[in-house]
Order: sequence, then structure tokens, then C-alpha cells
Amino acid sequence: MTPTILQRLADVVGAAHVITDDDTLAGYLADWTGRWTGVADAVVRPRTTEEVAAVITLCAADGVSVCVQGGNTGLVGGSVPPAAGDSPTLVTIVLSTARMTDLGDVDATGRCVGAQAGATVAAIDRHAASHGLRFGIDLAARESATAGGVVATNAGGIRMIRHGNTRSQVLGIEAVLADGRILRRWSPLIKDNVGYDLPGLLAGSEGTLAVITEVLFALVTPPAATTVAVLAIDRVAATTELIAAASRRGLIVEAAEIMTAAGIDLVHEYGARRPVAEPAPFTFLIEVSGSGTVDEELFAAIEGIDGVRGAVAEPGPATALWAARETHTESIARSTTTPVVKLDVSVPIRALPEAFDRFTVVPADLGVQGRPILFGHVGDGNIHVNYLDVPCADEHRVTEAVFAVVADLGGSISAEHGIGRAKAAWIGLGRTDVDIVAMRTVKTALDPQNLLNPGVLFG
Ligand code: FAD
Ligand code: 2HG
Ligand code: ZN
Repeated sequence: MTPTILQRLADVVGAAHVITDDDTLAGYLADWTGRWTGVADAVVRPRTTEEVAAVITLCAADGVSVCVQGGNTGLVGGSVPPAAGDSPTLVTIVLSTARMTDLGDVDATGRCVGAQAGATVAAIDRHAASHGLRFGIDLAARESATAGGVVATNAGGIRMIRHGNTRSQVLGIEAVLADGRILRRWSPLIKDNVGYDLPGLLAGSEGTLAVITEVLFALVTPPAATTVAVLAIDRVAATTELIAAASRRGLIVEAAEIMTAAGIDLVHEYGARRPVAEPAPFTFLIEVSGSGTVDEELFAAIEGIDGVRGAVAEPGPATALWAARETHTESIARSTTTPVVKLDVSVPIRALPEAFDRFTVVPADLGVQGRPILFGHVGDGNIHVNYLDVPCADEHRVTEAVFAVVADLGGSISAEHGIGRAKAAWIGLGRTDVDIVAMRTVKTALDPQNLLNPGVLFG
């Protein structure tokens, strides 16, 4: 990169916010898992939408590619630039939204709030809570994951069974296009059918179509009270049977998460309390709300389910019960001796038991070393398939074997984390050729120079 463009970028955002020293850069060039590292000439940290627009205009004029980074908690390598040699362009910046953390006033009547792209999920939720509302998106990375990141990945998370994915929380959006123009569709209207759903298109675009600068999120009304129950269960199907039984009794399912004995052992090793005393192949966490006698209704529903060995319940938020579930990702990262093979798939609900059986034996069937830890948002058919200690040389084979099972069961190779760099080679497993051509046409129309997150999504 020529000093000229670095100087011009510094003129836009201030010299202190164009980072070029190797030590500070390094923190932006490796992803959360440590599996993905890249190279960039600078990290640029704008404060406002206008500064983002000016940065992108300069980059477009000089053919500089831009990797957009929010909280850098993404799990598919999309938040870091390409490694040396992978990039179709020779110069790259990381555009970090870390300074774009403003929150607008909460519209308590219209139940919505504007958030700058770098505002964290936790900050948005706390802001909403101070007005008696909640953010409908929640995930264990809440203190770091950002508004821009959850929209760009269309994150799911633990409340998806109740409120839907991030796309369904987006009422309006502001974004800078690849040529530096500002697109703003900003309306709190619940019904507004004028043309294409561009906010919906940017949700899940993984930084490849535009830089999201601000989001108008719908907010939800929190339940008056919730009950969190954790059950030791013998059968995966008991989870979906209980979700159905609870719903029939008028309970609202706020979250439904499955874990395995191996996962509970692992998080216990790293300090989480075992939520239930009885050993069992699976542990199921269900959080419900409702009017009237919620606990009684929940235990009545549980009584009708075969294969439940023990249950404990606490009033929400029951953070100690949740801890066993929420510390899985971190415990896996600490325990694995090789880069974890981390896959995020979904299958039809009816196929969940078979999927658990088949994913568990993938390394053994291949004759490959690998400790399976499976868990996930079971009510959404979403399984997080992690294999620890897999020799690097076997990672590809293990991934292919999992995706073969997914294809066989009619599932998806990306439930909620996106495609990023990690799964770009397999996008054809999830979409037809015509579908991919249509997506590429959109990409080319909005980013003809392929400057935004090259290598992400399409490889
Ligand atoms: P980053 O990691 O910085 O970026 C992710 C992608 O979004 C990249 O492609 C990046 O280029 C793009 N992007 C970021 N900001 C912008 C922007 N302003 N404009 C355009 N593109 C942008 N994910 C789930 O779906 N559900 C979960 O339950 C969940 N739990 C997690 C728990 C842990 C402990 C961890 C570490 C991760 C978890 N994740 C989960 C993954 C991750 O938190 C989400 O993908 C999250 O949405 C990423 O947000 P971020 O701000 O960190 O984005
Ligand atoms: C979760 O649900 C995240 O906790 C992370 O999506 C999943 O670590 C994983 O595989
Ligand atoms: Zn998840």
C-alpha cells in the first residue's frame, strides 16, 4: 500500500485510528478460534457512517480490498482478511467497527431501537431492558458480538426458537456500498412492501455486499418470569417431544438446548457445575414462560416423556444452569490439541436422533483420531458438531464425511454461523448452480471490483 492512501485514510479517521504496527495489527488478523489468520496493511477504525463512506470511496478508487470486522467472534473465518497469497488483490485493510458503538433512543411504543454497527449485543439488550424491553437476539458471545456482525451473519443464538433469527429483527438498515454511497432504508414500519427486501438481503451477506453502519432493530417484550429446567435424558427425541408437550400445555418455549455426556464432562473439567446429578447420554435445557402455574405445567409435561432420568428447575435467568451450556465453545477451545474441526449444521427435526448417532462416529468410522462434542439449539434442528484433537491432515476428510451425512439427511451445511472462508469450498452442497449464479450476480452488481471480503462465501 502506498503511503499516500494510508495518509488519506488517516486524514479521514485520524492518524490514531489507522493502525499499522505489527503487534497491534496481529490482534485483528486472527479469528476467535485461532484457525484463521490473514494479512493486511492497516486496520482502519472509523467513528461515523460518513467516515466509513469516505474510507470505502478511497479504497474503491485505489482497488484496496476491505475486510469488515465487528467483534471478531465469528466462527467461519469471515472476519479476518485472506492469508498472504490467497487474496485476489495485493492490498487489504481491516475496517473495524469498534468505535461505532452509539445507541439511539428506545422507541418504547414502536418497540425498536437504532444501533451503530459496533454496538454489542449485550449493550443493545441492556439499553432495551432499561425501557422494559429486550433484544430478541442472544448468544454466549454477547459481550463482544456486534450489531453489524449478527446482521452480517444472520446469527441465530439461544432465543431463535422464540423470536426467530437476526434477519427477522431488522426493521431498517444503513450501509455503505462498495463504491462509497450510503444506502439508508430506515423505517419503523412493520408493514412496508416497496420493492426488494434490501435489509433482508444484507442480513447473512457476511460483509460481501456492503458495510453495515447502523441497524434499526425490533425489540421484544420479555416474559414476566421464566423457568429453566435441565433434564438428564436417554433419547434425543425426548427433547422435541417435550417441546411439543410443553407447547400443548400453553407454555412458551424460550430456549431449548441439547448437550452430550462428553460435553458436560468437558465443561465440568473447566469449572462449570454439573447441572443434573444423574449420568445420562444427553442433557436437555429447556426454558419456558407462560401464565399461571408454569412449573407445574412443565413438570406435568416432563412426566409424559420416556427416557427422562432426572430434572432440576430454577427460576430464570438461572445462570448457573445455563453455564454448562454456555461454556462449551470456550472449553472446547481450551481443550483441543489441534485446531478444532468446528461445524454448524442443521437437519430436519425428525432426523435429529439419527444425525447425533452418525456424527458421533464420524472420526472412528474414518479411522481418524477425534473426540466428538455435539451440542446445539435442538429446537431449531441445529447441531454444533465439534471434533477435538483431529490431526490437521484429516480435517478435510472429517468435514466431508459430516457434510455427506448432512446432505443425506436433507440438512444444511451452515445453520447459523455462515459460510465465511471455512465452508466456501462446499457452498455447492447447499445451493444449486442457478442459485449460486444468481447470488454471484448480486455480488457483482453491488461490488463489481470484488473489494468487500474477497474469498468469503464464494471462495
Ligand atoms: P465478526 O466476527 O467480526 O464478523 C463476522 C462476519 O460478519 C464477517 O464476515 C464480517 O466481515 C461480517 N461483518 C461484521 N461486521 C460487519 C458490518 N458492520 N458490516 C458488514 N459485515 C460485517 N453465532 C450464532 O449464530 N449463534 C450462537 O449461539 C453463537 N454463539 C457463539 C458463542 C461464542 C462463545 C462464540 C465465540 C461465537 C458464537 N457465535 C454464535 C458466532 C458469532 O458470535 C456470530 O457469528 C456473531 O454474529 C459475529 O458477530 P461479530 O460482531 O463478532 O462479527
Ligand atoms: C453456540 O451455540 C455457538 O454456543 C457456538 O453457536 C457453537 O462452538 C460452537 O460450535
Ligand atoms: Zn449456536
